[in-house]
Amino acid sequence: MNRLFALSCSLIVSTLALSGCGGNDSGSSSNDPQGQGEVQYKLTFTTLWNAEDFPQGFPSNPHFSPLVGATHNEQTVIWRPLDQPSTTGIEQVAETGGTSLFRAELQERKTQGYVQNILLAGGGVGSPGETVLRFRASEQFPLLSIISMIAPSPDWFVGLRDVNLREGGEWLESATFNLALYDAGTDLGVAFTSADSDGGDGIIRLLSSDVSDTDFNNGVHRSSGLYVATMQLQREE
Ligand SMILES: [Ca+2]
Repeated sequence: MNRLFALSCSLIVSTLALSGCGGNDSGSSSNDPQGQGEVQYKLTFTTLWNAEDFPQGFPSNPHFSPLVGATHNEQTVIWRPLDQPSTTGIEQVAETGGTSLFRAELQERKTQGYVQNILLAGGGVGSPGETVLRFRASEQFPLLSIISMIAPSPDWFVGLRDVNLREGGEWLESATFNLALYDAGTDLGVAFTSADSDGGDGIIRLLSSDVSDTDFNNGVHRSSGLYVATMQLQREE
C-alpha cells in the first residue's frame, strides 16, 4: 500500500462569544445561574460521502457508525495521527463501528481524571445524511475528541481531536470542520468492501489509496479535494 503522511483537520468557520453558563445534567437544558463554567453544545455530523462524488469502489450500503468520544483535558490524547498508535478501542471503532472497548478506555481515563463526559450517539447515520449529538463541557475539560467509522471499510474513520472549546478564556460559539478520512493502520484492506485482513503498524494516517481502489489521497478526493463529512459545533447555553 502506498500511504501518504499528512495531517488535516481544517477549521473553516470559527467565532467566539463571551461568557459561559449552564447546568451539569448532560443533555438537559437546565440553566446554571451561579455560573459554574459549564456549557452545552450541539454537534451536527453531516455525511457527504456519495456515489456521484466518490464513485471509485463506492459500496451499496454507505453509512457511518455511531459517534463516540469524550470531553477531556490536555493531559490525555484520545487519538492522534502518526504520533500515537491506534488503541484496541480505536481499532474496534474503525473496523466494526463497535464502541464497547473504546468506551472502556475512555472510562478508565475518566477514572484517572483526564476525561469528563463520554459521548455516544444513539445510532449510526447513512450517507449522505445528518445526525445530531448534544453534550456538555466544562472549563476543566474543554477539549473534544470524537470519531466515527466510515462503513463499510477496512479500518477507516473520521473525527475531531483535541478541539479546544475554550480558547483564550472564552467558549467557542460555533465552528464547522471538514473531516478528512483516516486509516487506523489496523487492517490491510485497500477498498471499502475488502474482506477483513488484520494487520498493519497501528499508525493513524490520512487515507491514500491506489486509483483503482478508492478516490482518496491524503484523506480527501484526490482530484476534487472533497471531504466525506463535516462536523458543526454550535453552543446552545
Ligand atoms: Ca485489525
